[in-house]
Amino acid sequence: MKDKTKATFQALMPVVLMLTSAPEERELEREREIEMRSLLDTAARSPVATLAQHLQKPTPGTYIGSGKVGELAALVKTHVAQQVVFDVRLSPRQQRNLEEEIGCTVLDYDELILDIFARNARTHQAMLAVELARLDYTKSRLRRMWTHLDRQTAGGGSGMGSGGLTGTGEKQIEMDRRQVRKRIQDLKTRLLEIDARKDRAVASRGECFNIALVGYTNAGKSSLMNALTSAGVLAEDRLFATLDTRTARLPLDRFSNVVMSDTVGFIRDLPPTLIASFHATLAEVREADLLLHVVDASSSVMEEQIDAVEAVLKAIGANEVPVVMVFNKIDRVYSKTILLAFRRRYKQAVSVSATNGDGLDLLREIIKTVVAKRVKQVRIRFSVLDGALDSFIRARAHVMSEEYQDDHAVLSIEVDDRALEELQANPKVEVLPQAAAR
Ligand SMILES: Nc1nc2c(ncn2[C@@H]2O[C@H](COP(=O)(O)OP(=O)(O)OP(=O)(O)O)[C@@H](O)[C@H]2O)c(=O)[nH]1
Ligand SMILES: [Mg+2]
Repeated sequence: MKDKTKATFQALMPVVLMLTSAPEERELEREREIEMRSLLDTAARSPVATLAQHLQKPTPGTYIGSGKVGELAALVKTHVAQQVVFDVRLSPRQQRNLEEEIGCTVLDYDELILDIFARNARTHQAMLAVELARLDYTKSRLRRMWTHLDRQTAGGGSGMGSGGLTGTGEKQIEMDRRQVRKRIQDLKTRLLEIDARKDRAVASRGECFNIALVGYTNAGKSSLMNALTSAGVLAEDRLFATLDTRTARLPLDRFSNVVMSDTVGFIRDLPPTLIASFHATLAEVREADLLLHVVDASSSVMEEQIDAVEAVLKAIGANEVPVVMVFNKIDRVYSKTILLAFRRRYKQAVSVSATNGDGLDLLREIIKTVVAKRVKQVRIRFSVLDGALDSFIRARAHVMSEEYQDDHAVLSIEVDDRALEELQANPKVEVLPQAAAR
């Protein structure tokens, strides 16, 4: 699928990017910066200046040291930046202190990711999930919000240093707190309803073999989905292009009951509140029979990205599902030899290019082998007069041969465990062992 060039003009907000890292993370620094820039771009912000600090341990009150806070304030002033964006999670107190000292809003990593999710949410379910995650984030930061508002109504700029609130502000915070709690409860109830519906929908696909695509954001999951199925999902060079789940049938020769789901991408340190609110969206991943972990093999931090994805899989309780590693974008990888050595660490792995189709046949073969393991061959006998039963069987099983004895059909079929159990439990079906030919 072609990249979509953004036709609409978007005014980018000028921001100062604050990069923080432990001294031992030096190697990752460059990639972190690239990722942060890409996230800022997705969030319609443009870094007009960047500042970095190596920290052994964060300063409790302001995360970075007081000298750096001063430097940040100066940069903001010089470049007329509207915001400072941190690449880490800040406590509400650190965020508030920084805002008071610097004199503009300070976004932390979680808030930036939440902002991107809010921008990209398209379906009702994704919108509710994002709203819940954002409220959860805001509920411990209401004082900060009111400080901003108070500042504006006080004539702008003047009250920056004190951080004190008027009596009205204090009352408002209490009212807001109650409202936020109520809305959170309401959203949780609605999402639980969706969750239950979704679980039922996934369960009703029980007769299908469910494959879920997982991976770091921008790894090429949607592109792979498009290359393998006719789903036609949105794939673009933007982080978190996909926030919802789309499921489509995967054509695979004689295996007619395989479906594939594309879903939300992961990132390092995905805010826990987001993982919790996307519980329903991630049902496909938890309930899958097989995960295809799509890796961007052209990234120099492939390993960190794999670790981040594995951490999220664990957090959502999907770490027991069998995985095939799919190293994508091999058309862009700088050393196939290094990639091959890396691939050997995994039991099941394949290199592909969703764009030019390399390796896709091999991937299909691997999937077939996994599906085939779940399939058993049996012969069944039932009355030809039962048309409904006949359709039921044909929808769940692959018929290899059929013959007719009086008013009975005898079919040699391939079925998976679950479908076989259903047939065995059906009094109208006689399951004959494969050996009992004739
Ligand atoms: N060169 C190359 N580019 C690829 C390949 N697969 C995907 N891409 C590009 O990578 C970018 C991201 O692709 P998507 O399929 O949207 O990635 P995704 O994993 O679905 O991303 P999110 O939904 O944002 O998490 C797009 O610009 C694709 O064109 C590939 O095999 N080779
Ligand atoms: Mg996608």
